Parts: sequence; structure tokens; C-alpha cells
Amino acid sequence: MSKDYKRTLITTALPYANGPVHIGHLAGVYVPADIYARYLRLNNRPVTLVGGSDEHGVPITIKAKAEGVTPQDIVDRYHKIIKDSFEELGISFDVYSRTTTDIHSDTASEFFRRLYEKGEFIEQTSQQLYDEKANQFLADRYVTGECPHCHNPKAYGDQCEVCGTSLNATDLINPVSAITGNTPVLRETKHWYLPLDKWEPALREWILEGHKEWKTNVYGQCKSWLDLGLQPRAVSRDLDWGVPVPVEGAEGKVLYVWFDAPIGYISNTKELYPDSWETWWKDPETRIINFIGKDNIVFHCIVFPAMLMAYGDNYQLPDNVPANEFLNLEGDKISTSRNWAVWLHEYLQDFPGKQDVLRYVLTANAPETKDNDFTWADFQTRNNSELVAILGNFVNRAVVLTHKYFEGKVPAVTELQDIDRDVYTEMNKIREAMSEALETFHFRDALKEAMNIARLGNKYLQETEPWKVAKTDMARVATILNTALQICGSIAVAFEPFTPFMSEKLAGMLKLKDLTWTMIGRDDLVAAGTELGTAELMFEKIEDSAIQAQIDKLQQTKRENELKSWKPAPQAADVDFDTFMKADIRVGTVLECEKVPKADKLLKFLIDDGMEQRTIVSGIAKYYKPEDLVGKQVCFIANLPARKLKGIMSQGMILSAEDRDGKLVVISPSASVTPGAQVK
Ligand code: B3M
Ligand code: ZN
Repeated sequence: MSKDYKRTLITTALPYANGPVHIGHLAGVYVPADIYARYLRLNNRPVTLVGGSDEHGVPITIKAKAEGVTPQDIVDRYHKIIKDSFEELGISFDVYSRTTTDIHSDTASEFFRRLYEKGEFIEQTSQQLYDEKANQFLADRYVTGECPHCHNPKAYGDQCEVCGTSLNATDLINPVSAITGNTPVLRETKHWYLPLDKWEPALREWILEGHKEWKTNVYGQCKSWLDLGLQPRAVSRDLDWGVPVPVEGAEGKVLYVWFDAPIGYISNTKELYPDSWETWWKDPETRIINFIGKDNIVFHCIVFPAMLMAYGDNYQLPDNVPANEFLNLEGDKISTSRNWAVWLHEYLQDFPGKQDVLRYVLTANAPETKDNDFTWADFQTRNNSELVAILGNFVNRAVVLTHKYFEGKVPAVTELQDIDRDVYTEMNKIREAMSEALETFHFRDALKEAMNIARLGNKYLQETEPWKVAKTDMARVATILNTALQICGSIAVAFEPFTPFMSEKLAGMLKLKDLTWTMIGRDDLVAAGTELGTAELMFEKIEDSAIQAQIDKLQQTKRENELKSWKPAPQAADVDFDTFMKADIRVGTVLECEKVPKADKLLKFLIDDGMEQRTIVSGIAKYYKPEDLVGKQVCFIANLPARKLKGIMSQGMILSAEDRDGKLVVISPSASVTPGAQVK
């Protein structure tokens, strides 16, 4: 850190209250922010962790319409789910509020009005799509139509999800209103724009010169935005859900959600500290850190800072914006609309008491520098081979041995040997490495270092073998176990930011109070004579069945998605009747059926076709057991020229229907007919 700040304000991106939060949100934003806040608290550095739900924006109104409820109903439902699940996961917010509070709309209105009065906006009229049946302007998301680039017929007015291009609703070919299905018309409307171009030189100076220490992904994105040149951005919308634009002539208009949402950081701080909130925003001795995902970089590094500069009054800009990349799930992009996610509230139900495991895995695998993948197999391995086998095992051995040899009372050191002293030297090194990593937002590295303390503990017990020494030298055993328990104490502190529930349990067992960061590596952390609590397991093995249940759930989702997105193939070009009649389709009875060796798709049939017997090879081996087809009647094309498949002459083709999941089903007559009967 370049400067000694008096306090740190940590903000976390406000999740949209149109759905619950998932592991991608957690890994990208909330878990790292919480780790950082907890680390600062352990260092007795004043910190405030601010969060809240983002309750405005078009997707919320669309969801409400689809369900026939009000937008307020939607946000009430999800705000509660989100807030409760964050709390259960141990995200230590000092305030978690929402953007439908009065304090927020007052703050956002006042912010807009001041910029308006200072002449910081430009007013512009433009042509926007209007639905004459619904009597309203259509937000981008309310319009669908053909993508001008890839011709996907179902592109949204802001983006084509097939080719990924971002669009304006007016770019769409044959636009349709999502509200009424009507073709919208163009109508003139007035909006307020923040001229970002005006702030470009100041932003360049502040970011490109002043913050070269930012993560390369963040710095790089900012640089490319700035190099492209900034344009004025509309900060109002024609919509009936949001903070009303507080000036005359703005009926039916609200603040654009990305204008009011970051102001939510300010209003939530106000709600927490009605009297002193300004110190947290306007005192240059306050350091502001924004934790966000990579899709929010431009709003936090360009738009919101420009708003704050335009407002003036000493508002501080963020000192760092450690944005993360994305977390994928089992190799696929997490998607709310495709339900491809692990939802936090469901995880908490499925794995009660295992908050720390999720926190641990998401940190160990955090998408800090590139997109990363969450898999249930990795989740299980990290729990079973790291948390249980390394950390849990060490703590358990140290405590159980103390119960065995010293009736659970922490023994006093008689004399330290080099091997014991080395433990402390090593732990102090680890503490420093962890501090260095945590100060610079390298949480994965910090966690790896913390795990090294447990590894050190195991190695120490392995080398000192107190269970053997106990036969000859109890004084030495006392020193060894005292040292092992000091290591346990350091683990309780070092893991507190990452796995606070385990840390609390362990500290309770060791009777440690008021944890502070500098306790890591100390040799007198757990006082001799302390009565240890009963030995409890820090982590439990996760069985295959629990993991399989999660994988099954995802597979079920995948199947449902495939079915939902299935459409019959477009009708083929016309064929004239005579041509069609040339195909000789007949019914035959299957006499024999067997797998074709070395061809996992093929079955070989012997068919009674009424005249003689013929062999046909068909690619349906994945869908049928050969023995189940014997005796069945099938339809086949009789007059196709014979061709060789895997060395077998196939005389015709068996007809099958391809179901929407790709499964092939053979076509049979609905009642038995004489073999050789023609299909007409
Ligand atoms: N709700 C977008 C998002 O969740 C938005 C963040 C607001 S932060 C001020 O990606
Ligand atoms: Zn497209």
C-alpha cells in the first residue's frame, strides 16, 4: 500500500434481486471481499463492508410481468433469499441493504439533481421504439427481433445471445414488442446524458498514470475503453420502475439502473452511519475498494468515478477495483436463464454446516486471473484430501494426543529443540507471505500458505513421533504437544478469513479469545494449563453419494434445457409425387439381430421381407438391445442400392424417427402385417 489510510470502505457489487446468488457471484465478489474485510479486522484496521440488493432495472420488471406480480414482490422475495443466504455463509457485511429504500431514492435523486443543477448533463432527444398498444417506450430487453449480424431470430434489443454482439434495439430486423407482440414504432424521447468524454483526460490520468498497480485485467479493460474514446451515456430511461428523474418534464422517466445502483454504496453507508457516513466517502484518509466481477469494470472504473468527479464535494474515488474473471460450472458458462448454476441457498440446504467447504473451494479455485471451472469432483477432492486429510487430521491428532497423555490439559514446554524452534520460524514466514498476498488481493496464494501451516504440523508430528517418545520421555512429549497446539492456534487465526466457522470451533476448543493476525507464529498462544474442549472433528468426509446427487441434478437441468430449446427441423423442399413413389418402403420381421463387432453404433439385422431374407445394417445400437428387436416388425426402404458397412453388405435401410433428445426409435406398423407389405 502506497499510503497509510485510516480506514477502508469495502463495497461489493449489488446483486440484482431478480434471482438468488450462485457460486459465480460468490467466487468473484463476496467471498474475496469477506476474506479481505476479515483480514483487516484481525489487524485491527477500521473497515466497513457494504453490500445490498440492486432492485431496479428492466429484468426485474420482465420477471414480474411474466409471473403476474409487481416488481416489488419480486425484489422482496429475492432480497430476502439473498440476504439470508449471505448471512448463513458468513459474509460479514456491516450493512446489507437494498435500493428500494427511501434513503436510497433520496440519495440518488439528490445526486442527480446536483449534477443537473451544475449543468453536468446534456439533454438529447432520440428515436426509441414505442409500443402503441401498451402505450410505452420499450426498454432494450423488451424488444426481440432478428440479429443483423448472425440472423438469430430471437436476439434481444441489447444483445444477441447467439453471436454475442451488443446491439441497440433499433438495429434489430423485424422488431417485436415482448409485452404485446406488436411491431413497435419509432418515437422521439428526451434523455439526460453524462458526457463521459469530458472526464476522459481526468480518468486517463487517474487510472493509466495513477493506478498502474491494478490487476492487469482491470487496467487493460480500462485502457481499451479509454483508447476507444468515451461517449456521452444516457442516465435516464423511459420506464415505470426505478427512482423517478427528479426534474420537471421528466414524467414517466426513471434513473438508469446503472446510475442509481453504485450510489447504493453511498446510501447503504448512510443507513449504517447516519452521522459519520461522510467520513467514509469524503475523507482522503479513507481507502475505498470495490469488489466486482469483470462485467462490471467499466461502470466502476469509468462511469461511477466520472459521476463522482462531476459531483465534486471531495467524494473519493476507489483506490482499487480487484475485479475477478468468471467461474464456470462443470465446463459450461454459469447461466441464470438456463438454470446452470449452483445456487447458494440450495447448497446451504443440501450441505448443512458446510459453509466453510464452499468458501474454501471457491477461494482455492478463485478466478483471480482467468476464468476457472467449478466441478463437484474437485469440490469433493478438496474437502476429503485437503480439509479433512491435512488440516482436520493434524488438529485431531494434536488434540487427541493431548487428551491421551495429559488429560486434555495443555502441557508446559520443558525445553525447546531446534526442530521446535524451526516450526515458529516457518510459521512467521508463512504469516508474512500471507499478509503480502492478502494486501494485494491474491487470496488463492494466501490460502495455499495457510494450508502450509497444517502441512507443517503434520510433518512435525511425523518427525517428532510423540507416541513413540511417550515410552521413554514424557517431558519431551510435553514440549512436542505444546508446540503442536501452538500450531493449531496459528491455524485458527490464519484460517479465520477463509473458513470462519472452523476457526471459531477450533479457537473455542483451544480457549483462544480475541484473535489477532500477529498471533500467527507465536509460541505462547495457547497457554500451558489450559483445559482443552472435547476433541471435535474440524471437517468431515463427503461421500460419493452426495456428490453424485449434485451431478444428477445438473444432468437433469441439462436434459430439461435441451428439451426446452428443441424445435422440429424446418420442412424440407417439396418433392414431386412420382419421385416419392419411387421409394419402395416395406414391412419386414426381424429374424436375427446382433451387434457389429468394432462398431459401437451398428446393429446387423436379418429380415424376413416376404420374398427371401435380407441383411440390413442400421445405426441404432445405442438405443436397443439386439435381443429386444428379434420378432419385431420394422419398416425399411427395399430398393436402395446395396452398400458395404464395416465389411457387411447392407441391403436397404431401416426407418427410425429421431426424438428431440437425439434418440432413434424404429418405425413399426401399429398391428402385425404380412412381411413384404408395402407402405403407401
Ligand atoms: N447489479 C450488475 C450485476 O450484478 C449489477 C451490479 C451493480 S453494482 C453497483 O452484474
Ligand atoms: Zn447474432
